[in-house]
Amino acid sequence: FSSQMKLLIVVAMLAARAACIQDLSGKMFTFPVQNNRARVRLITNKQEFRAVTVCHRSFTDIKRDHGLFSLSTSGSANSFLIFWDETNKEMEARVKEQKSEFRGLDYKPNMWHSICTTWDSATGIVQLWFNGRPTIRKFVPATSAITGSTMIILGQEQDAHGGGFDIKQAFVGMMSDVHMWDYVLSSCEIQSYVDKLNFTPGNVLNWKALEFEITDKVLVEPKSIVCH
Ligand SMILES: [Ca+2]
Repeated sequence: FSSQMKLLIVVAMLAARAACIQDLSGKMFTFPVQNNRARVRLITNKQEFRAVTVCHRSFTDIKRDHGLFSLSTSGSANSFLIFWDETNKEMEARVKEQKSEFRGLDYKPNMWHSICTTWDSATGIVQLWFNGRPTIRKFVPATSAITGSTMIILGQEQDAHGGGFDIKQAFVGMMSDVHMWDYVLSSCEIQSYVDKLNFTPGNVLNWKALEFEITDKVLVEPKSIVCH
């Protein structure tokens, strides 16, 4: 073996170890530190989305802006973003940079919240389901598909494709049950997700077979702590 060959093998092994597919049922990602590095990259091969549903659960006590789900493409840092705006107490959804704000949500600290966000390019309608309750349906002028190589990040908000992280927008807390579909879920399916009943897992991101890569301090831990 040449040293170049050895290096190639080591690099291949590291790459294989870095990204893995896991069934994360009953588990959560813990983001215990506030910095501009700690993150999880969620991996999908899909490069075109005419519609999107993202459901996740999160638990935090941070009193400032923070990103909850950040999907960028090479052409757009905010191709699909879910973001809490602390100043205006609004949950924002950005689709292809176009912003919709949802008000009056009871985003209490120190408890799990189920948030499902849907968008359909056919109608341009964006909607949030917050703990199973629908917001109003809002139009965003994003009526063509999201295309290009996708970079999906939890824990940090992308201002550039795969980077541009701001410590003041980092997520600190726990996150679980992240699923993404390339279509809009029916209200019944969303209710099943919220109630943790049987639902069709995400066909883009599936928490039960999630391919991901952790950078810096993020832990995979059991979601419930059972006392024996
Ligand atoms: Ca930012």
